[in-house]
Amino acid sequence: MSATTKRVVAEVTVRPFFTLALAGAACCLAGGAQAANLLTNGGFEEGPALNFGTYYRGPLTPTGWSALPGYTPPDILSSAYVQTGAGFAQLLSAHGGNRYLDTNSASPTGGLYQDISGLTPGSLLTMSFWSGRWAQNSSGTLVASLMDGATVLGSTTVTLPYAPGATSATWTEYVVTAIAPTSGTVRVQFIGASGSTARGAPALDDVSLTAAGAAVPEPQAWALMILGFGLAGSALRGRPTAADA
Ligand SMILES: [Ca+2]
Repeated sequence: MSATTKRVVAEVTVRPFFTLALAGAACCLAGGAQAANLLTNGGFEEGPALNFGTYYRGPLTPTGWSALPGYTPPDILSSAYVQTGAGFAQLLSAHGGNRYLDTNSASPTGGLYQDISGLTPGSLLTMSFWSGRWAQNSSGTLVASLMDGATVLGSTTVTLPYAPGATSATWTEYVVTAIAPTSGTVRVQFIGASGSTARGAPALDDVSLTAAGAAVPEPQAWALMILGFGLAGSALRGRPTAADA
């Protein structure tokens, strides 16, 4: 057997180990980044208790959320809340669970936020939420933003034209991404504004914020990666060169 043949055999033998090691490391890294929702009460199922039977209107914000200065806390509607009458008919119930928000209240605008700290700077933040026209008088805009202090890191706007003749509606998912700032703290913020004097703003339900790409590999992953790089080095050293030919 010539020297060149031996080297090729060795390389073929090593490659599967290298691939396996990298695959193992990738698997563990992905597993570590498996994303939990960092927000509290993103589905609005927790407090406060409904104070008008089928909905809540008052000074409190949903548990875990804070009132945005200058804005009133949005109304919390249950799926049992039903509007009737010309231009007011109900079109949606909760996207998840039994409660959702009308993002304004008795005033034309509503706002709330939640601050999340302890994020790894540079990690990829993904905020998703669901919105739609919960009733015929639900119109206007819902501005969803990821903020670092006064700086907007990412934002999207839901726009619903006033449509008193609407007979159906659907929930739509929206996504905002941003890179976690050096402060390690991001504010998830929503501002709803009614598009008509009939009030009613876009609905909001099932908000989530996840962070990815900043996970620290598990020791087992590092061991696999080191093994993989070592084997790769051996394979490269054994690779036939032009001089061998
Ligand atoms: Ca809900």
